[in-house]
Amino acid sequence: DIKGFVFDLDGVITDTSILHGTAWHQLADSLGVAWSDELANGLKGISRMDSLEMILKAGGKENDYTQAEKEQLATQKNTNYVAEVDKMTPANILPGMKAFLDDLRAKGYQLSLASASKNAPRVLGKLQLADYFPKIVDPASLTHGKPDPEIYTKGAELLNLPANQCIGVEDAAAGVAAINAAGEVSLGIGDATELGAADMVFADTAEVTLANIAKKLG
Ligand code: B16
Ligand code: MG
Repeated sequence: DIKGFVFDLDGVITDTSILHGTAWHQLADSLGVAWSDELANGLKGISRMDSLEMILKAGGKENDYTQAEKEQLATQKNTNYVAEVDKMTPANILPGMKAFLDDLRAKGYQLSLASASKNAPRVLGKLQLADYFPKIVDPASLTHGKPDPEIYTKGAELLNLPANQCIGVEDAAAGVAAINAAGEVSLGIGDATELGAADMVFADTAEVTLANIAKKLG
């Protein structure tokens, strides 16, 4: 029996990936690294420093900066990103997600957050969803990022539930892989081909309801 849900944030509850993308694009331009949709897509669910490494590698510049300089570049990106986050409102919650969270809460399911973002509490505050997620995995506590199961394992542990009683909710292939490796039921939101490893896939957040999940679980 499913008793808990472990949520990703970006791409599931709200679309911060657009804001992350814009901030990284700005930084890539300033470093002379060519930007592409492919590069932008590959950054979903990937930690801040790993994202920076991917961008530098794409431009053949991974050896051009010291660790201190890289940290400065990541801080620069984050400053630009946070300025955009601070403009967010509850209108930025993805379609159907507020109703879904309300339904889960009303029916007594437990919720935790498994976002790679160190800005997750800030984003949830802007969306006025902080009350729904008193349990957030601290991404600074992780040794490995998605697709490693660690973040989803910790998400279930925060709920004191065995993995197989939790559904992990994700929009990124790396996140679905993490959920599967953690032994949780994986719910993917997005392209069915890209998220083919998920136990169930919904094309859009608006389709994610308990009734539709029950149908897919069979
Ligand atoms: P921050 P998620 C991830 O969020 C984003 O998808 C990814 O693009 C970002 O680099 C990462 O958070 C870290 O974010 O710089 O705010 O710590 O999808 O895991 O909710
Ligand atoms: Mg995501």
